[in-house]
Amino acid sequence: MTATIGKTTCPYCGVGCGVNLTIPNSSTESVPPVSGDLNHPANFGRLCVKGSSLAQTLQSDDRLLTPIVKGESVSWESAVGTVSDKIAQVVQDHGPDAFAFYLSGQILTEDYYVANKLAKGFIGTANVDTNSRLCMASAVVGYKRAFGSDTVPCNYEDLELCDLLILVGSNAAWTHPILYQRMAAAKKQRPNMKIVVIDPRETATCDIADLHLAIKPGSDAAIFSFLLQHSAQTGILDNDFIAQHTNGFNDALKQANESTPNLVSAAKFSGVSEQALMRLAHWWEQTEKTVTFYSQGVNQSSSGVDKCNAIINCHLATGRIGKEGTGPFSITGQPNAMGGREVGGLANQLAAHMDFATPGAQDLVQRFWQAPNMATENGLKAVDLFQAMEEGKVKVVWIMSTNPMVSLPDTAQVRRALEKCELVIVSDCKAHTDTTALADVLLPATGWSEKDGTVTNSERRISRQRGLLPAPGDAKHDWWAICEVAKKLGFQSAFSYKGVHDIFAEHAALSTFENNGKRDFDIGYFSQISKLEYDGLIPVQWPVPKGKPEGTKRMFEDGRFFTPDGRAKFVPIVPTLPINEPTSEWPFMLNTGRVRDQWHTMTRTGDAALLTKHTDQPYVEIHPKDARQLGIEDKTLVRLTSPYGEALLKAKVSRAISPGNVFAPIHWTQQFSNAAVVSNLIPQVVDPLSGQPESKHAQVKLEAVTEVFYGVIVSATPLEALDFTYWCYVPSKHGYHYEVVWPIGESVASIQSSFKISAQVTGEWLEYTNPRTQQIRLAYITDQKLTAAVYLHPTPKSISCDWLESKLAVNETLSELDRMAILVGTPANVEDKGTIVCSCFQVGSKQIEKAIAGGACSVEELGAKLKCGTNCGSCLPELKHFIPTITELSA
Ligand SMILES: Nc1nc2c(c(=O)[nH]1)N[C@H]1C(S)=C(S)[C@@H](COP(=O)(O)OP(=O)(O)OC[C@H]3O[C@@H](n4cnc5c(=O)[nH]c(N)nc54)[C@H](O)[C@@H]3O)O[C@H]1N2
Ligand SMILES: Nc1nc2c(c(=O)[nH]1)N[C@H]1C(S)=C(S)[C@@H](COP(=O)(O)OP(=O)(O)OC[C@H]3O[C@@H](n4cnc5c(=O)[nH]c(N)nc54)[C@H](O)[C@@H]3O)O[C@H]1N2
Ligand code: SF4
Ligand SMILES: [Mo]
Repeated sequence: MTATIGKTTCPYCGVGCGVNLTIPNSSTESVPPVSGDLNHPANFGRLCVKGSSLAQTLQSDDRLLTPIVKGESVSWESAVGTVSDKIAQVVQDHGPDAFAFYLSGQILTEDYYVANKLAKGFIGTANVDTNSRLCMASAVVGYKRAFGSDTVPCNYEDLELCDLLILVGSNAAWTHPILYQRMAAAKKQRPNMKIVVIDPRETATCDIADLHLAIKPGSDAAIFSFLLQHSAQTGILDNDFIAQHTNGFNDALKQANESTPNLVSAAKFSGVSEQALMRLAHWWEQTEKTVTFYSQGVNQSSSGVDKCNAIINCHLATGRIGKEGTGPFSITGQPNAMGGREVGGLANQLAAHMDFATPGAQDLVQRFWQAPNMATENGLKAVDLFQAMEEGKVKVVWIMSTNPMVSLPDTAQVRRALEKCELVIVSDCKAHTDTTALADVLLPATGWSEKDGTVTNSERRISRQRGLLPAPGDAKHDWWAICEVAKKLGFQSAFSYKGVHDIFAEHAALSTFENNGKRDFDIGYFSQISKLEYDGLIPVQWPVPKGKPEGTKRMFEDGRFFTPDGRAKFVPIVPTLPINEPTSEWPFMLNTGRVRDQWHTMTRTGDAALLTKHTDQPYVEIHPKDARQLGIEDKTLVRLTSPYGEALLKAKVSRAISPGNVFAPIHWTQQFSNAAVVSNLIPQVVDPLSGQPESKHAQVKLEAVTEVFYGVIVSATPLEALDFTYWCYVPSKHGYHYEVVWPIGESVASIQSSFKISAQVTGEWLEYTNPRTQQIRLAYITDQKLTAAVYLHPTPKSISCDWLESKLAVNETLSELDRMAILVGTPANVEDKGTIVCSCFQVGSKQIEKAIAGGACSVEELGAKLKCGTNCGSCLPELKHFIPTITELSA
């Protein structure tokens, strides 16, 4: 019998790739469970390494399977009772604003819609904020200030059709890999297409760039202020467009002339050479078809909104918007950040792209919902919300699909807030996260492949996520849990849906209700959608008003905007730098962001062993000059301190970062490492207009952690105690793998005693110590089988653990040779692959170097020899770096 194939959408990034999930009919079938959907217009069959590893994340030992109240498993009925009783009580005693939702761009539009409706229409509070506040809040405000609406004008094809692509604060090669591959393919086809990267770091994205501007952190607005002024000077303004379709040009230009009067001043402000900036200016001047593609390097800033408007100003001034291959394109990070915006799921929005400030909107929504308790004004934005919680003003919070103990700035404050809050409800798929640890009520949620609904990707395309696999245990859909609580609160008729399609239909009906073209977001075509039609929904770009089922590819083609007079607005911009610049006490600027193979707080990608091989531990990237000065060697342990907290990370000494700056990834939590949460270090500094935190810029100091031993532990069972200076759990295929750092001078006996394996296990230690090299190697053998191995060295040493881990899995008696080999490290006949570069085929750096030494001299030849880079292509930028350049070859 052939296997069933279900079509769904990838749950990771905002590219929103279509995924085929193969559901094998029997366990013996070996069909690949996940592949790209050839017909999906986001990816046309391709998937990046995270997407293609989705199958490996489907089996988790740590699923939350029942509701839990104060540590006890309870029925859903009981949990819903606890939640609704407490909400009713605090609302009665303290008013509706004592309750808040803290949601996520990773729930589905239907989940979002009912949460927003319950809070804003029925409980009566606008305290509905989300992790999108940390992500694209500034981009939203930027668009609204310019267009009068939160409208992304462009689509993915524009990235391929443009002749100049400026990537600002985006590491798309790692964060939007399939789009990056589309850009790379376009560039290959049309080598004259120019690509510019603006980023203080040299990232994998720079690989396809003709020009990289390694700007001073936070200085982007000066670049675009200069481009505006330069456009006026070189006569490339679209005067007709400015006159007919915009307001405020003269003020914006005047400000640009004052802020960046010339090339010298702009180059100085942004810390780049005049030649480099002039090259960008020339390309800008000569290239009509320009797209500016921007992400967190722009948004996560105390002046993020201004940076967005500085970019948009340049596009409006030159009329480079609403046409093929042009536009200011804010790329969204999360799979449904856009859907959240569409339902109004931010504290300063109302519903369906209407705000509290939109004239008549409150009344319209109240009538549509027949809402008894409409909220009347903006609620609290994320950082303010957690501050109000600490002050005791918000007494019940319902956190859904986000991990604020890791992702919000100043996590010490977040902890104080959650500890103070009277009832913390957390809906999650996982039992153990840094946030579930502080919950009073845990609600088990269905996850990707189990839940049904829609998501909207970065080009406004609505696609279905489909529930193809059964829900484990008592896990329920988020929308269902919200509706149950709503009904218990007495709102039966407004929350008794026939199914998820019914919620989507209502959302669509609200979007078109008394709209008549006044609001950009209109999906009225779906307002009567049946279950059958919903199940067969084909990806489509909104607006999809009645009579336009094909949707809308590109916005603003007619030059009409959603401001009261239909004209776009220029905003005068004064470029500013981050609030907290380095000082003598805090001499480094900390930049934070993503790595290629992990997703956020690793609750899903952390389950796929192959995704941990590319970057196995949390690190801090530091320039060699700074490292030398601080006595920090590559791979050694570094302590980062800020006025808010501390982190322990491994040094990655690299010229990709400039002196005075350091970069650390955001992914490792307390579930994976003892002190790697970088948000500990970030202050709660926000953009005054959007409330988005300045997560890309914080002051820190660094010091080398000395007098330590570096070690590796593999164990068949999890360690019971982790009393190390540093530990990091590296998910692996077999057993448990830890990278550790121990204080120097520990005796073998004390290591053995502090090394607590499960109490049930008894066995013998094999031991090898080398006083000359100070190596210590221990193996714990139980019933002639390997239970654990410990390797300690005075300096960091990469040990390829695959073989060792495989020995844990073998349920056979160890030979004498095996015992020796375990103490030696690896047997002679097993190849050390080096660091994994290609995750799909597990090809490592040493194999690649060997293939190059053997004559492979292109990425294609490497692929032919080792298969690396031939599946998802995520590693292609890195593979290129292995290929010697002509000069290197001839040297
Ligand atoms: N692999 C992977 N992909 C992801 C995610 C993930 O967790 N893992 N998360 C998704 C989500 S939610 C998001 S929001 C996106 C984020 O996608 P991106 O924004 O591309 O990712 P980041 O790594 O956060 O930051 C991008 C770049 O901003 C740069 N930067 C820092 N400061 C400045 C500055 O002042 N100016 C400029 N111009 N650049 C600066 C950083 O050096 C970094 O290279 O990624 C999405 N995709
Ligand atoms: N310093 C610093 N901080 C940052 C950033 C940065 O660049 N630097 N980036 C910020 C950005 S852009 C973002 S988007 C955030 C991301 O940060 P978070 O949103 O905190 O990270 P996630 O790991 O995605 O959290 C999602 C949680 O929801 C759970 N989950 C998954 N699917 C479901 C579901 O269907 N239902 C429910 N109920 N739960 C589910 C997962 O198990 C996980 O615990 O981090 C922000 N914080
Ligand atoms: S680019 Fe990768 S992570 Fe993003 S949606 Fe596509 S497959 Fe998923
Ligand atoms: Mo994000």
